[in-house]
Amino acid sequence: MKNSYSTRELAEMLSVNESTVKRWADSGYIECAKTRGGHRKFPVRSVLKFIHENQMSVPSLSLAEFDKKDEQAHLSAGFVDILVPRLKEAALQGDSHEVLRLMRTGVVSQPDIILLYTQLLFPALVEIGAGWESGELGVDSEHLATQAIKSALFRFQSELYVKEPNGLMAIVTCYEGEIHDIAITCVASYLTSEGWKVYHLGPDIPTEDLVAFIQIRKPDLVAVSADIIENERSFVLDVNNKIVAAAKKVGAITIVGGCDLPVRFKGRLKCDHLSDDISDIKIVHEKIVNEKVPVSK
Ligand code: B12
Repeated sequence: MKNSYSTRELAEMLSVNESTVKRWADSGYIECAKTRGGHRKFPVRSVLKFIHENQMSVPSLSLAEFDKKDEQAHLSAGFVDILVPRLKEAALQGDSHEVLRLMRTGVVSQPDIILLYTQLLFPALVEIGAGWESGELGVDSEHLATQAIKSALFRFQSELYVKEPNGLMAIVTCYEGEIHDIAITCVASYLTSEGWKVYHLGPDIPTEDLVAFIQIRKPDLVAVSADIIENERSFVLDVNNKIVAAAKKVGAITIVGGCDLPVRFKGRLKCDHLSDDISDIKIVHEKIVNEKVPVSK
């Protein structure tokens, strides 16, 4: 699996001369390492950072993966959905390397990572879930696929370009009893890449512990994921009287997300935002960054 590109590969990818790439590297515009033989090597992370900083659209890396003209056109236009069947298949084989490779391919065509997750990762997960629900896939296959995706996601995040720290802090977690933590992991990766300090508490966090953590850390944002809610009444009481109350005391914004939550809990939850779409985290992020002057805590 590729972790870095040679000068020639990068030049082809960016449609420039090799000498241009060398000049950029020597002037420090793009980070590079040198092999023992003195050749420049550009780590994937540096390439993504460079593309991001210069707002470049670079589909050629993705295109190299595909032979057919219509597939190439699709990827050049930023539609990564064409990769979904391959990603699903790789996940079902438990092949996290291939899942990671496809995510890397995807991010070059679709550098907006929330869109990448929404268009590439989630459809594959939904199809896997549907296969499990219909009995076509066993629990073993579903678990294997989930592990492959989680492992790839974890490694993918460590390669993402991270902006300068913005002085803001977020706590992200799943409501107690909830173990579906992929959505909140994607939320965490987005906020981290936007320069937030993120505390990701993972799945199934007892409400009392979350409240204590909020009181100690004093975040700017608390994001909670809740899909499977066994007792709706307790959930409403926990969110309103404990989580939102604790967050308000420290001046934090709250967002609670999960499948159909805005319909199921309309008007019943006192959180600032109720969502069934992780794209909403971008809106909340923009709002906080624009309205809130971070204070040192
Ligand atoms: C992977 C998976 C698992 C894994 C979880 C591993 C993990 N670490 O996450 C395992 C195998 C352990 C599992 C277990 C179970 N699962 Co499951 N699982 C899935 C699967 C295939 C993918 C979940 C996923 O990550 N989807 C992608 C994410 C992004 O989607 P999402 O979490 O729904 O998030 C969307 C919104 O809800 C929202 N959102 C969610 N959180 C947040 C947070 C914020 C801040 C914001 C802004 C937005 C937001 O944004 C996303 C869309 O943009 C789904 C199928 C599906 N359709 O999703 C079933 C699914 C969610 N599981 C389901 C079930 C029933 C279960 C079990 C109860 C099964 C059982 N009988 O044991 C258990 C128990 C779970 C529990 N107690 O929490 C059902 C849920 C039905 C329901 N809502 O009532 C689904 C839909 C499968 C199905 N078709 O029936 N599961």
